[in-house]
Amino acid sequence: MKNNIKNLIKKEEVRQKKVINLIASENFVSKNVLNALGSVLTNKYAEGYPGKRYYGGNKIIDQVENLCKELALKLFKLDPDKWHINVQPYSGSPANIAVYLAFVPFGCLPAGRQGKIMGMDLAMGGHLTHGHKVSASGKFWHQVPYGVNKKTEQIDYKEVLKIAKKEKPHLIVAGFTAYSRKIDFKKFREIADKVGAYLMVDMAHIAGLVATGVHLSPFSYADVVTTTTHKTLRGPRGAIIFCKKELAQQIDKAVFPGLQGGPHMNNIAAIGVCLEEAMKPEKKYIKQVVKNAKFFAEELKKRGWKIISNGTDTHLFLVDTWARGIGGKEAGERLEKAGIIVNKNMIPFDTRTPSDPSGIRIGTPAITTQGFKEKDIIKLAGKIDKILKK
Ligand code: DSN
Repeated sequence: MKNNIKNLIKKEEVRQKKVINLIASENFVSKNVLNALGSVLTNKYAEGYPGKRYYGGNKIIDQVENLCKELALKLFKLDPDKWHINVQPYSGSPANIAVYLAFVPFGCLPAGRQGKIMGMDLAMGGHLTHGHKVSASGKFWHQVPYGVNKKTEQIDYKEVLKIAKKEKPHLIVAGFTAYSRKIDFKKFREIADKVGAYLMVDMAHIAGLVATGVHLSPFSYADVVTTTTHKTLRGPRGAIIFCKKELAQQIDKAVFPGLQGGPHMNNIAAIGVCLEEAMKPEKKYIKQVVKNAKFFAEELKKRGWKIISNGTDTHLFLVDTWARGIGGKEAGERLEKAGIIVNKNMIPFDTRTPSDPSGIRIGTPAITTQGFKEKDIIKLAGKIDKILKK
């Protein structure tokens, strides 16, 4: 049969059901989230914000956007007098860029006066949009990178302070894509205060953990918090920016008209659905996600695999496959042949390249949604060990 989009979607549905998905940033959404995404809200243009749109016919759309914002405040237990929410960013990357647009100077500035973003180096566990030179965040602004301690493979807050004092960044980003340990937001706040920088927390990976109290909440410390909604929150691909009330205007202007046009209202509705769902049995789910990740790392360690920072506090961890002579690319390919999907990943102080790094990243959000518990993890760790040892 000739391929068309409909049958390709069907094939992808079958693939997703057949494989074991260990990609730390993916998950399975509910039928209700899918229904909202596929709803007629996709037909509507709504440039602007509730009550201040540039198109007619937005009475119901305004209610959808306002409700979504209320649900975000409720899920993260935020005081509406202190926190402002923007649910329009198309995804995590534009959300982060909008924050920089709002608070970090850019454009033709005298040498040495360019806006500086201090973020974790991509190779150490940061994200492209935390100032990496191939991303707009590193082209329009200057990145001041920080990493992890070579011995502990964890953040060394004294070192972060030293770099911050020397470089005086305008904004510090706390939040990572391949760092498995708890983040001390209080220490980041103290560092930001010492150098007069804004503190932005990118909690995309750990939003589900924060919502349920499994990870320290950044809201007592950050000026701005960004998150995607499709990882541990189990929602559609999208993002939310939370900021202190006094910064609301700058954030809203940066998102629209600064960076984006009309919001994707079907997506915003689906985010609302996922936030509502997260208030229900989420705590049990997230606790199991973290339990599974910790248990998984221990099972692999028992079988001789080196885990970066020797374990995890969250939903993910990195395996140094190169320590046993297998590059991350080959490890990923071997596992995929056996129906286990991971992503190859740089490890701290990697001597190899991003296209064939020294490790793989393993995450448990998706398999926990499918009902995996410790007994299933023992079998899975044994299978991975056998495949990679060959
Ligand atoms: N690229 C995502 C991840 O896999 O962690 C983060 O945006």
